[in-house]
Amino acid sequence: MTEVSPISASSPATFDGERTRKDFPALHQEVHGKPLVYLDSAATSLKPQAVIDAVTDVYARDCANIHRAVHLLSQRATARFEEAREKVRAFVNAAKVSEVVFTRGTTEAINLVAQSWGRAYLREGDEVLVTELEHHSNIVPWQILCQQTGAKLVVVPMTDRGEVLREAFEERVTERTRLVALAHVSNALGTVLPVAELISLAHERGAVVLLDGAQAVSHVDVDVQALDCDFYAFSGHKLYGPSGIGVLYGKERLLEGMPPYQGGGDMIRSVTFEETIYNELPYKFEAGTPNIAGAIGLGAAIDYFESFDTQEVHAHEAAVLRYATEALEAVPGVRLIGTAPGKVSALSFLMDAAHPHDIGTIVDSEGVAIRTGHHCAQPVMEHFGIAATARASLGMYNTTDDIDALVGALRKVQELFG
Ligand code: 7TS
Repeated sequence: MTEVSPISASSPATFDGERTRKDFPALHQEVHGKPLVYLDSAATSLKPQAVIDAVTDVYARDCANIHRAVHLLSQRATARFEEAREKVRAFVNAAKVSEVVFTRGTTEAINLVAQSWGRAYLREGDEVLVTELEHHSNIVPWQILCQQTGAKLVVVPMTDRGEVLREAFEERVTERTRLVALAHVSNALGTVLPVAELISLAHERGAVVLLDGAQAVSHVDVDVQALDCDFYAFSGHKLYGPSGIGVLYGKERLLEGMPPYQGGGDMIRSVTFEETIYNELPYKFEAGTPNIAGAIGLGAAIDYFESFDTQEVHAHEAAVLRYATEALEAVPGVRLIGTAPGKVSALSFLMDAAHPHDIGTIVDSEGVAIRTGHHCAQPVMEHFGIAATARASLGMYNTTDDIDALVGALRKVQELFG
């Protein structure tokens, strides 16, 4: 059994990255005969034992469908599911629990807004604004919507450091802009966008703003009311929670005015062949049996994450990122892609000696897990005139030892290809 840090909701423990590693069983294994060094948390984070236990417990004890049966198991499962929703509400500081819609993940949350809000309110001549650094999940749903409605997709360019500047944004947000869809944090580059400023500019021009928070929630504090965003999307699996569960936060006023995204059970109040009355928020957007254990697991992930002082977690990651940036810059032949100030978590890089795919394969044989490829952000690659990068990305459990292991593995790449 792995030793697990005690969780106390009342007094956050002082954060210690090294000690936290004990809570993540997946870290304690060897790959290719080497201790695992996990540097791919932007793709998915590892799960602490508390989350694994919560999910197991749902299936072992409270295995029932929710919102329907009077029997005790169903009541317990329903209560735990709705408690998880309240945890999400508090985590992003939504005003109301009815503003928290469970989805499969960020991707489904964005598609929900595109197909429900977008199809109801967009017309030919309207514009949807995105930036050059978006993940495909925050591009393709808007392209589909534009094809369906005749609206136009407008792109705010980024700089060669991977920043989105206020001036470039301001030039492109006009009275035709109906919706602005922005990454809070770029997955390929780690850039944190100046979202508060951009939201206020968009609102001045009358546009609705969706933030793609997939890469943000585990690395920056999110307060949807302080940001004043209209929609906020994120995935449980990048926040130390299970996959297949995510969240769409939406302002009540907007959600109320949106038609359902999917039809089915749970999203209705009454059905006849003549007329269906939809359920209240948020159930109107939750057709069918949801990922019950996933939502409860996400609640456990939030409990786990918030058992620490999150400012300390962010500071720890920032220190490891600084260390990693300097260490990689010192490796001859390494070029960092994405050098915006104030980045979080991700370090994309190239090596003169080897293609990213080869880098990934060699470092994997040394036990180091990184991601290589276009990171579902092909326009970012196009900006830099490249097809792919190697990307190391951090979670709360990474330490400078992991970076030393990465640098050691990169030196092996150089020996083999240099
Ligand atoms: N938006 C951003 C900014 C992302 O980083 C991702 C996933 C998504 C949306 C989609 O999230 P999903 O949970 O719905 O799939 N990003 C990555 C990545 O960087 N490597 O693997 C997945």
